[in-house]
Amino acid sequence: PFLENVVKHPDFLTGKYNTAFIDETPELFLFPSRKDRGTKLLSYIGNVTVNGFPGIGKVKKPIFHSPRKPAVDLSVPPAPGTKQILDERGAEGLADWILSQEDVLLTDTTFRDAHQSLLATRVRTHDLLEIADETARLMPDLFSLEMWGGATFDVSYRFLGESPWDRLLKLREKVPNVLFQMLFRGSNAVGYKNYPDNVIREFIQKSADAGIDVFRIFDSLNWIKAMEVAIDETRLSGKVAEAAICYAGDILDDGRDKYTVAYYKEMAKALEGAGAHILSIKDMAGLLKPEAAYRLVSELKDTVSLPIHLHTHDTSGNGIYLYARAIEAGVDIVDTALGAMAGLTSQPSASTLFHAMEGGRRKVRADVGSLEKLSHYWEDVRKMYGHFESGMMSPHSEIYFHEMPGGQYSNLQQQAKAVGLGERWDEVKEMYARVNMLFGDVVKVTPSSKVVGDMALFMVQNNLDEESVVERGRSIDFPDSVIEFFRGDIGQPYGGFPEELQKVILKDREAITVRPGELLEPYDFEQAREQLFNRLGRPVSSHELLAHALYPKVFEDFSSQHEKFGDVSVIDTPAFLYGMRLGEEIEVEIEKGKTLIVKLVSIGEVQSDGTRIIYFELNGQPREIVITDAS
Ligand code: 3PY
Ligand code: ZN
Repeated sequence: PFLENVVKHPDFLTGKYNTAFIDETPELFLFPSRKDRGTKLLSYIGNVTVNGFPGIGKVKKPIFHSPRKPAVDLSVPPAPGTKQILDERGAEGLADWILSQEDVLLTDTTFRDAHQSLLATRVRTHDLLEIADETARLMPDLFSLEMWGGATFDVSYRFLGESPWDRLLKLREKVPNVLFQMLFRGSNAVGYKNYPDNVIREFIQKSADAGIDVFRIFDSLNWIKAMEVAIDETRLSGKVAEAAICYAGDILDDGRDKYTVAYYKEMAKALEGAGAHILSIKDMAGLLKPEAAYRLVSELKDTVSLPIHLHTHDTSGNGIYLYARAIEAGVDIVDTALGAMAGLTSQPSASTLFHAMEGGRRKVRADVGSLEKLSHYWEDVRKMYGHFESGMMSPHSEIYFHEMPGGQYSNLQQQAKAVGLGERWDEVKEMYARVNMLFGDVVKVTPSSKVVGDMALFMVQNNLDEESVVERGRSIDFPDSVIEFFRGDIGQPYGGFPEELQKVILKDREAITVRPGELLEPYDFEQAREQLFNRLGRPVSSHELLAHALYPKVFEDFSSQHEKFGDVSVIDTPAFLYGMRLGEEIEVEIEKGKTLIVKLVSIGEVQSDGTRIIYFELNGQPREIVITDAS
């Protein structure tokens, strides 16, 4: 009752008191709910067993052996790394340290972009935590671990039923030595639209407090104005502002004069002026050809005095060669993934790059034996997520033509299938390139890439071409994302909008030319806290509040699922995705030292009301759960 009085007190609700302890010790606030944890877990498992997992459906559960894990002495603490350098010397000190290294440093993307690009971002916290202790000990030489941001935030809540904040806090505990890096979409944060400035600032502060060290900040139209708030707040938080240039076009193609070396140099200068500690070249689609990488890195090295961090996707198969050329030109850090999670739409392989550079002037800083050992684990884990593979089996040089970002390829393909255009996928890809030109050759990365993708699907579906869009456009209802883009809601593209098309698409709607954030009212966190308190009937952490500010509907759905099934992140991945086989027994560690033993005994026939009774044993005791059979 005391706690209840406290947490219902108006001062508490409106955040007058410091509520950081809710974020740090959420377990104090887990009030007993109607159903116990065991029953909730059985409900989840019973439900997946009967109805299947979204995106996988009802399939026979495959047999997976436990992922191989390297033998590492966990009683020895991880060696100090870049995290300690940042903590001791600050962001500028870290930048100086990077510049003084002769070797090339690595960022490992296995925990974020690699699975975002290969497995639709579906890798769960469970599988990351399982290998985190070993990762900290076997890769202490990394510049950073990219493990958050981009789509991981949304997908965790929406599809995995778990909190991305939990992922961050738990990984941080296990990896105290390597910088944690996140991908931040400028004024779109980790979402698809512009948010008020106070949401951007609050998000960065709370992420920094929870353990993010390096914020890779980009704008999907390379509009620097849209990156300034995030850069500023990152600096205020004492963390590393890594500002990104998104690479578009082809500097080797004389026929394309929009995104030239001069354009990139000017942008780099401006980002340095805006306060970047590190300059990132973000080649999100893998368009940067090897000679272009050499030229661009050389020119940028002469232009700014910041360390340069290069990101690419290996879709074309040229990733290693372009990194080698960038390394010759003096790039400081490159993004790679562990072998089993590398290649194709993911990043180039760290161990392959290591061998590629052997015997040369600059080496890759890593222990290649450790990389291989960690890769075995991922080889086994990847199989569990096989249903989310894109189906791309070989290098795809067509990327230079359609220019689709690594993370979008499989996504758009799924969307095309969903609207019945699966058979016309080649046409959709071609249309994607045509829409890009129709829109004035834009930078394509989340969320601008989604706009181009939506329009391409729309045009193929409605048999439209460039002429008919303009001629018949006045009577066409364009996709919402396309209207918002032409209204200026995600910012201003370099070179402006094609005017005639803009008129046709907007009809009588007004376009804006200012930064959308300037027009948005500050988000009222106090009011939202109160509303959420009333809806959820419990205190709300600032992490939950932020999740709600970014994704209200997704967060509410997540909360109801959580209420129904409890914390599903503790279930092993095969059971989480495929349920259980008859007679199978699994262990679920619901908290440290507390393990439930679950056995699936039998599944009853469908009853007249569409339900089935599932018979389990929970720690040897019979339990019955009623599940609605959705088939
Ligand atoms: C994202 O924004 O999620 C990306 O990975 C962009 O490349
Ligand atoms: Zn990427």
